[in-house]
Amino acid sequence: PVDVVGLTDRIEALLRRESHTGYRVMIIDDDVVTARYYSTVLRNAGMEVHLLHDPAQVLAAISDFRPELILMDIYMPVCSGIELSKLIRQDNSYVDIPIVFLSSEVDPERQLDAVRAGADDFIAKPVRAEYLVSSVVSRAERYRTLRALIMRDGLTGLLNHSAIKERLQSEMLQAKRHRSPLALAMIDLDSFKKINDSYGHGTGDQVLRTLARLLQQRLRRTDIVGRYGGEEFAVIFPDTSAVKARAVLDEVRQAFGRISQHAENGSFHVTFSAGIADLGQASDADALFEVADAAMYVSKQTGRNRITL
Ligand code: GH3
Ligand code: MG
Ligand code: MG
Ligand code: MG
Repeated sequence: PVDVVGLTDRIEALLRRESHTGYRVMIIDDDVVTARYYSTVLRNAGMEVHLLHDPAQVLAAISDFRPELILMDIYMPVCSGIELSKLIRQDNSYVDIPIVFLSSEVDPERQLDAVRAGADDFIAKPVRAEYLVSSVVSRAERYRTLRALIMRDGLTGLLNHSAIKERLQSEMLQAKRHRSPLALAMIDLDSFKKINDSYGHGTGDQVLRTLARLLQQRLRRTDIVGRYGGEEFAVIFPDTSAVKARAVLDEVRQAFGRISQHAENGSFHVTFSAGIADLGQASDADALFEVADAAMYVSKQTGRNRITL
């Protein structure tokens, strides 16, 4: 029995300091009471917690919740934590999520099995709240920092190619599960070679940054923007029909076309062409990118500076 309310001053200080971090932590434990206790401790420390009692749901739950750390029990009736950990590690996009075992296991051999299965740490039960919070915060923080570096494009700060692909996969699964709409846009700058040739590559880069910022400012916080390639961008519109996505993106298109871009040897305007695909048009992320790309190509062929659905 651990006292949740009677936190020491030190814990409280720690909790206060970390209260804005909001790390997403998934707890997998068949024991509901224990899981609730850990969850209370972490929520009080300002974290978002997702409790999972059924290991069979784990991959779908990870894809939905995108945890920044997984706390898991070793002994569960359906599937052991060690097996579960191996299963999670098989998915390339989950190889680096910190996994911490919480267990009363004292046998060093079994502890070693856990580490071999891909666990990052082993915390013995009963665990002190202060220790739990510290362990979770330090690992989740490092994970978030590294992820941000790995997933972001250096020039624009947007999600990079592999990150946007990964996000599309998980957003498509989620949309299908919740029977909600989803649209994908592919954007390609018009006659960009000429911009580089006339005004220099540095000015071209500046244009890319301008579009990246405009997309982030004009779209909703829930829309996901990535730099798909050199001068190609992709936008995922969760919970949005293709028709609505086109309307929203068309306002961005018009606003972008009005921006006066500046270079040392003059001012100019740039436009983009885009294609929109709807969730129903493809069964996986790669195929949906192709549909949006084909629509974008139609925009190019029919005169540029337009959006094709
Ligand atoms: P289109 O309207 O048909 O798209 O014509 P385009 O000239 O834009 O043709 P395309 O999309 O094939 O060419 C892309 C050009 O974008 C080629 C390359 O010089 C430029 N580009 C790609 N990545 C970057 C980048 O990171 N910075 C700059 N400045 N230019 C880039
Ligand atoms: Mg158990
Ligand atoms: Mg291109
Ligand atoms: Mg282009």
